[in-house]
Amino acid sequence: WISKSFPIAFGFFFLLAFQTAAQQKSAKGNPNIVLIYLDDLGYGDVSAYQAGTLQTPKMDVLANGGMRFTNGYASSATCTPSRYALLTGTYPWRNQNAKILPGTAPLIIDTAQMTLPKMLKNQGYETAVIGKWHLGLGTGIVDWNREISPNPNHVGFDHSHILAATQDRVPTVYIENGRVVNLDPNDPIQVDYDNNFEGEPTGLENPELLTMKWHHGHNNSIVNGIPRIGFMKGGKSALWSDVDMADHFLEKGKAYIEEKSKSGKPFFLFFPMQQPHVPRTPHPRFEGKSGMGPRGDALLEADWVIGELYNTLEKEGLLENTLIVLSSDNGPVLNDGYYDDAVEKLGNHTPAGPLRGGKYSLFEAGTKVPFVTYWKGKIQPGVSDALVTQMDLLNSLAALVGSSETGPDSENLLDTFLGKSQKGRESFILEATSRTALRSGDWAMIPPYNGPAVQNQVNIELGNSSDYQLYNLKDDPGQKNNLAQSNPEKLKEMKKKYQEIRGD
Ligand code: NG6
Ligand code: CA
Repeated sequence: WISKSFPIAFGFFFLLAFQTAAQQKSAKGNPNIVLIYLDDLGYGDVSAYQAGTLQTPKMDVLANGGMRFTNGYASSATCTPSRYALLTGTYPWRNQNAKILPGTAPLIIDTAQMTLPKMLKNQGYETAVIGKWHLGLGTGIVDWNREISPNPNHVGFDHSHILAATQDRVPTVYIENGRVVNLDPNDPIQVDYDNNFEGEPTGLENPELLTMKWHHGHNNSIVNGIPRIGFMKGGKSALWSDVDMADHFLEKGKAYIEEKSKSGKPFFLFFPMQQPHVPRTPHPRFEGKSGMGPRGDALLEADWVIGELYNTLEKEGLLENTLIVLSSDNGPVLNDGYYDDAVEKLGNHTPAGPLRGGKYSLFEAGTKVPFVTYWKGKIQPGVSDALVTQMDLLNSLAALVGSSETGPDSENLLDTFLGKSQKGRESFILEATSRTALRSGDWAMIPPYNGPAVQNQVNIELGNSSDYQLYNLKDDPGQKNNLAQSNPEKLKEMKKKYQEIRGD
């Protein structure tokens, strides 16, 4: 009896022990976490920040009902490096590959690296990313017609439904758990960032086929009348519809929340949205609604989507048990490569608020973005001036869920994110197109860099200067008075700190 039944009995015992452990985990009552991450949303684009004229009532519900950070930073002034830092708790300038990636780039997160979703998964969370990825896929040479691996599911997400890079880059298809959605095997997809496929029209050669005109870059393959970055052929049945993209991701996000709500396990939903990045293609029902052209309309659409997600959480009875974080990957830009009236129809709106620069810039507007934490009944509404960065979410959320898994440059600022403390981090090195600068206390220091002071095509001041720049942000949030000459003591101190952190 013993020899025959022992393995069964042992197996049964093992199963019991395992179940108890799993039950204990969910019994801890950790909250769901929904991280809403916009693309190129500026400090002045959320009306609760009172720094622009566009109205975003749904984002304001979160910003006015939670903690609104006025010194909340993305880690970089462009997308890929910010996302890298957000998910790994690592400075993007430590990884040479963390720069704006083409759609064919390999995954830049090492599958052995600790990530935010991995840490949460190890605490019993179900995890998903629904939206823009832009962290690379595969190992270098990707066959888009097979399973693409590694993909988000190899760095901590149980489920992924993504666009590979950006809305303006090929491939213009959705990818679910490593597979292109709706792909017809008889019409395979090919993607190339160097050479066009013979006979395929391009934005450069076929302006007559365009419904949106390119201003700079963006003149390769044409999809839905919009010229993109990169060349692509085939995959007709899988191509996304640009004007339906917001509805598409919202539907996936809602379905995920509803499904997880039933399972009773805590979930982490990373919801990186494509708005207001180019090409700005709001659904026709939002057209003309902002009076600011497609950029403003896309923001109203994004605001509506956020409201719908909020309503879904409310309907499922999850609001009191869900921490919502709202932020943006980098600061704003108006003309980012298409003629879309963003400049012409802006009116009095100020996407960067009082800040200098914008996307791509070492000045404040590049990385200081809307940053909100909301948790009904748990976070008291308030405003915080503490210095916090997206990189700090990993260690802070680890503290929240009782994990000791951390990222190398992340700081545990949980109490600050929950509004129980006003203390932020002391210093932080921000990045913008492979250059770096120091934020510390009330101060910003930008080392000298070669290169143009202004990127003319996008009309943004990049922060380049042959001299050191030093600003006191408390007195001078718009960085107008360079104090490097008049305050050599502070400059010395800032240089030292900068070198200590950079380690070079
Ligand atoms: C730039 C693109 C810009 C945008 C950006 C990435 C050109 C001329 N400009 O290279 O339109 O796609 O990359 O934006 O191609 S981000 O928000 O994903 O970093
Ligand atoms: Ca971006």
